[in-house]
Amino acid sequence: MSQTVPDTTELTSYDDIPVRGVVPEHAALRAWVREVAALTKPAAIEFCDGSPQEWQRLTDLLVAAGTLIQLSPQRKPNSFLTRTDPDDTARVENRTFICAPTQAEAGPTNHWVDPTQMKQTMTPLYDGCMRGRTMYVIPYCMGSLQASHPQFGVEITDSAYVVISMHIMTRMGAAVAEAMAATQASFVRGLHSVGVPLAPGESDVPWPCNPEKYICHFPQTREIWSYGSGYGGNSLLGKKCFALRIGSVIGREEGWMAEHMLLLKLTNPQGRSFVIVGAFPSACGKTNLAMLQPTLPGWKAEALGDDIAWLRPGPDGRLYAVNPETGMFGVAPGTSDETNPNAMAMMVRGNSIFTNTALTPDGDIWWEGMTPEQPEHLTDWRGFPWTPRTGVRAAHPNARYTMPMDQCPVLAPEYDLPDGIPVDAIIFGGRRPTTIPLVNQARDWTHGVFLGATCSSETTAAAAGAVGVVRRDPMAMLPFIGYHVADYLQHWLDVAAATTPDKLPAIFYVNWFRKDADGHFLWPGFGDNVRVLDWITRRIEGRAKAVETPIGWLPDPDDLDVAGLGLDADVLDQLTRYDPAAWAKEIPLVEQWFDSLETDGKHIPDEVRAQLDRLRAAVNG
Ligand code: GTP
Ligand code: SPV
Ligand code: MN
Repeated sequence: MSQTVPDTTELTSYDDIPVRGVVPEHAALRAWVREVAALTKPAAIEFCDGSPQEWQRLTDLLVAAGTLIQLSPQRKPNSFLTRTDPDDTARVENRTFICAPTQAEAGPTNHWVDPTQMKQTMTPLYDGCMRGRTMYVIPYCMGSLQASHPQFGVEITDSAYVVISMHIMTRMGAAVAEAMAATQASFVRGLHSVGVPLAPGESDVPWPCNPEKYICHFPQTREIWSYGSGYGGNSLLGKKCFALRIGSVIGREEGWMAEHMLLLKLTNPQGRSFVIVGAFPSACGKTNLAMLQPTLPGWKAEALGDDIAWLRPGPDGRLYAVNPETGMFGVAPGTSDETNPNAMAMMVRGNSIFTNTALTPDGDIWWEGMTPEQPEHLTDWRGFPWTPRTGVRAAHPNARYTMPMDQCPVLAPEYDLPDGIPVDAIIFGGRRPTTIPLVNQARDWTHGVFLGATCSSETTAAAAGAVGVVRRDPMAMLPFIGYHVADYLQHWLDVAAATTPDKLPAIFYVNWFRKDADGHFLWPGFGDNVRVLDWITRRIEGRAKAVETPIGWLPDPDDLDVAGLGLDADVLDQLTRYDPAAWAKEIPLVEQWFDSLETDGKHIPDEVRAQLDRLRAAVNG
């Protein structure tokens, strides 16, 4: 049982810092909170309970502080807009570190600093960093509290925006604290500060953040130290930091996989359902596919998750998927009634946070691509007056909505199953204007792992840095693998070995982003992606025709349902063709990529290398 602590606590061990809320009866948590408070020196400590009253109080506080703007209650009830500092609008990959004991464990795809050294660097930054602010303690659980192995985390943060975002994105608060206390459960420790202490009487800015940023992971001790950013994946520590970077390390130790994947249940006109998970890099279409509105008659798509899947071999030898989150932190630009009507319907229900979108004069939000016509007058994401003639974007390209999953009009009933749902297909994808066909089926699991390992995509605004540059992004996990990438590829093979081979999901590689010479997308995408999923599910059933090529099984163009699209035969051919000349250019790039991963005496698994040899022989043959 927990105890209620009055506004000013009798717990002198917190050095007379006023405490609000219920202090969980969890010895290790209490000790850690005490230690962090002694270091960061907040003005108050608040144990979060996740209640509607807490949401109300914190949103009121953030509105008063100018961090949130309340949107029109008629148009977007209980919803808010926030504008970040213009230098804090995306994940910062070059400031993200995996502080494993040795560089060899972090591998060539991660920034590494020795854990002791990183803590020596960061401890002085944290010293007094919460002065004048409230320190919030958020107990949360990634995945269901009823899961066989509930995954607990606690985030300590000085950002109330983080607290209300965690309300939407995770299972958090009193029930989690009680469950943790009941077993004195171990938990991932996440410490987050925006890094802007306030002197007595000093006034705050709407979006405090320190120009110096660190997003640090200590996988061995299950710790996250984040400093300087208030934005999304940098500050909501349950998401990329825990569920992917630390999660991938836990999963490797325990025999499961933490993946950057959407989860979708698709039912065909005959009534058979398939569960499909898909790994696409950031801002490459996961949220959109998770909620797609099929354009083929008789098909039904239901969402299970839009960003992260934990995959575990089940007792029946199948692979089970769980979405550890409870909300969507989705890319706003491009979202419209045409492209993603379900997301639009979700936000009308309210209870959402919009970050870096534009504001309409009547208290609603807008972004590029929402409507065919641009509004005459807006306030842009930086707070300046905007008209179509202003010449800049009204919304930031990485503007996002934060919305509760259970508001999704097409939520699959299995979404909350404590131990997940068995998976039928895995798809990989990315933005490639050329070379990669619309869809390609792997010959088997090992070939699928090879396809995943070679995944590549043009970079997007989801991470700070150049946009539109092709980079390799294995399994869409490049910024999220918490250990050596060669070991990660081996883990994909090892997990499969722990399941029943003929029950493994089939693997496919898709590309919605082929372009013509003028830079226009060749494939309509969005709801029409069901046409590709139709082929995929018929392949699983053994009902679709395919052509075997060196890169895998490509659809027989006659067997892809493109009725009503008005696609030229030539375009369809471009989309579904194996192009030997393009692949002859691709192979050396894949080879270089693989070579670059072989550091620290580690090697790409032989079986995966053999796939490259086979491809090279076939293409050159
Ligand atoms: P993260 O949340 O960053 O991991 O991104 P995501 O993979 O969930 O990407 P999302 O679905 O939010 O899509 C990102 C952008 O791609 C949006 O602007 C979409 O409009 C656009 N997009 C999504 N699906 C398609 C598609 O099928 N075709 C085209 N052309 N664009 C798409
Ligand atoms: C991504 O970048 O893949 C996201 C957004 O899903 S963030 O949560 O900021 O990582
Ligand atoms: Mn993502």
